[in-house]
Amino acid sequence: MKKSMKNNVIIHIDMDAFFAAIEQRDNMLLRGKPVVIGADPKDGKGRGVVATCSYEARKFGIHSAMPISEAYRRCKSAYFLQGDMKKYKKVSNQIFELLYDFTDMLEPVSIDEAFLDITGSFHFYHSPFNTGKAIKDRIQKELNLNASIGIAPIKMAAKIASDLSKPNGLVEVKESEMLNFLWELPIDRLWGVGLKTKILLNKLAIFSIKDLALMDCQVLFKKLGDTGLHLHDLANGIDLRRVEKNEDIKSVSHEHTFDQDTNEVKELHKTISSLSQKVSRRLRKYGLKGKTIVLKIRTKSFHTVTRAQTLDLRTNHFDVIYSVSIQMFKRQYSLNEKIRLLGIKVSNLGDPYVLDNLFDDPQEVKREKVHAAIDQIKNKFGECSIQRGHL
Ligand code: TTP
Ligand code: MG
Repeated sequence: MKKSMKNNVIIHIDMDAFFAAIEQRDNMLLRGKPVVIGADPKDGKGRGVVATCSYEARKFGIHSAMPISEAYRRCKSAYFLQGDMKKYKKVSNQIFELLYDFTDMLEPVSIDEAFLDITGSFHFYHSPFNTGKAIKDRIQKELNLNASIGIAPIKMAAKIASDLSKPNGLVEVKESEMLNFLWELPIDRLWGVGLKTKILLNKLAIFSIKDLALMDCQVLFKKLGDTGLHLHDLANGIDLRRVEKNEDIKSVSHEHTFDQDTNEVKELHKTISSLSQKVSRRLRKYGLKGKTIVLKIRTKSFHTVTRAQTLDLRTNHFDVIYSVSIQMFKRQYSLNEKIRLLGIKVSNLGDPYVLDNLFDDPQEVKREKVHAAIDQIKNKFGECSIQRGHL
């Protein structure tokens, strides 16, 4: 019998259209208008991306990470701003300071998002719902910004609840209602179900979280391995992840366990590429950069090796993480034994948020960083040690 998180009360909070909302707050002219924060659109020729946009701009289909040229095409009359990371970080600090008044059981997830475990503190406000309301009200009153809040016995359900309640929402999912709440939702709402897993599950006639919850565990294990069992737990409201007080995020990592152990070079390289992308994306979401890149290889026989390389410059760029990881992989692995798991971690992180300009032309930034890192690797391992191109 698995331990349950019964009687726990977790809040997930995420600010609405964070950067754009701050700009609308600080400039009356922007209120109620489509506002896009990101790279300069340069009359449609800009090459950067959208960081975020106001809900008014979302009506035009604009969203985070969209090329700025596309956003410009969709709504030329939108207000395009290049943003002010220092200001956003300052507001973020104010929000976290305010949240710490409610509990120190707080896990920051990104610049505008956190989990709070209020199990031991909600009674100060009589109920979990009133605690959520008090948090929202204080943020509104003191910072003039809207937050969306989800409350549930487990982290995953709290996050889904806050997402579904956006914008300016407050939703509580009680223990007794949790399965009904989860089971109505499509499968891709679950943490860890991306497009590939969704297709796999759909092939098993699993479309809703309920379908997955009621599926035979053995079939899931056969098709998806440990991931299948983990997803089955989540679908049944079992999520043992606790709120971790990680005021300082120490590292960002992703791992992939292969459905079947493999020594297929193409597949292994593809996996390193996709892990590098995920780590890079997450670092960027947190506004972090790291100096040390760690590659983890677990073989069929469960032998695990890790290799690390520390760069002179901190990075969060895909090309750098990928190049360094591939180099370590090639040096370390001889294809003799099949691989069960690959993981990539970036650690040795620097100041969050402020140092990275999220809005630069990503091509130029990438080029600059890639060159710096490539030079570094070449200095260390010789001229032929690294070549451009992924595979
Ligand atoms: P999010 O919380 O993902 O987005 P949001 O707050 O703008 O909108 P939502 O109401 O949907 O929560 O991210 C928080 C901030 O992080 C966002 O305002 C801008 C920044 N960000 C980027 O710079 N690039 C990105 O790709 C994403 C997703 C966010
Ligand atoms: Mg947000």
